[in-house]
Amino acid sequence: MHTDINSLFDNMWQDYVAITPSAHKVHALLKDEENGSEIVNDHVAFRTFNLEKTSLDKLAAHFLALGYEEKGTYDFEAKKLNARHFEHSDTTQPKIFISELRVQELTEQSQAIINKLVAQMDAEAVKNENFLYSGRHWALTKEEYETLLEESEYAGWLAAWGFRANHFTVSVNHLHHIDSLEEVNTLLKEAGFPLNTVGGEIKGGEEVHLAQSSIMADRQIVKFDDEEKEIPSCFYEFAQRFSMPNGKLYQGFVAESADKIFESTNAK
Ligand code: OOG
Ligand code: NI
Repeated sequence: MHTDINSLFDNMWQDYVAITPSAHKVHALLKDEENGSEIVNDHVAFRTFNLEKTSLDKLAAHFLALGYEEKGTYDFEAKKLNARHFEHSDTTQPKIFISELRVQELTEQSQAIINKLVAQMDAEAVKNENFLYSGRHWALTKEEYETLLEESEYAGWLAAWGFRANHFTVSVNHLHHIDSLEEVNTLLKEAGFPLNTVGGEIKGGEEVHLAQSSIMADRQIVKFDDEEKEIPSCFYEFAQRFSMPNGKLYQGFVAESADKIFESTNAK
């Protein structure tokens, strides 16, 4: 476990930008508009399998140890995912969104592949200080990747990339010169970034107290056991939060929007 929250986020960020070259470019673009002030992250997201060695709870333990608390649970029936989000009492720290794939709901063939992958992990690996930026812990053939991908984009992505931040998210509320998510999207499009358009460029809105958009994941060459292939890696998200009737800024997630954000790593 990490004892220092800032070094954990630094390490996660370094691992993420190494396979997400767009992240640096997005930062440069927004910082330029913002006259150099720092970009604040709304949240960081992780993916995992709901197996003993890799469960959501075990990933969450790293954050609970640093003072995070569970604040919301979500169910994605079609994608066969559970998710939860965590908040820190220091509200300048990003929220954490962790999802897990309900492996037992997949076909026997996919379950067999995933069980074989996770069997290669050390039993205690999930407790390692570097686990949240440790990547893939198993050998994987291109055929196994493609078999998983055919059934679940999430399973394919996770098999190929392992444990690491899937995305960071710019907090639009913390931008000083850019007032809305629409403006962010316009800047992104002008700079040539492809937006995730599933369900529209903006998911949600003021009526659900959260508006979100994302760019499609970068593509990186992955070395499988047998050959190399270019596949989607990680992406950047943008979130604008709105006040609730009680005057407080909404801090949760919106399942219907999240469902579409997942598709930012779709290979097909
Ligand atoms: C998580 C997608 C959901 C959000 O902000 O709604 C999400 C993922 O792609 O792993 O991050
Ligand atoms: Ni997100």
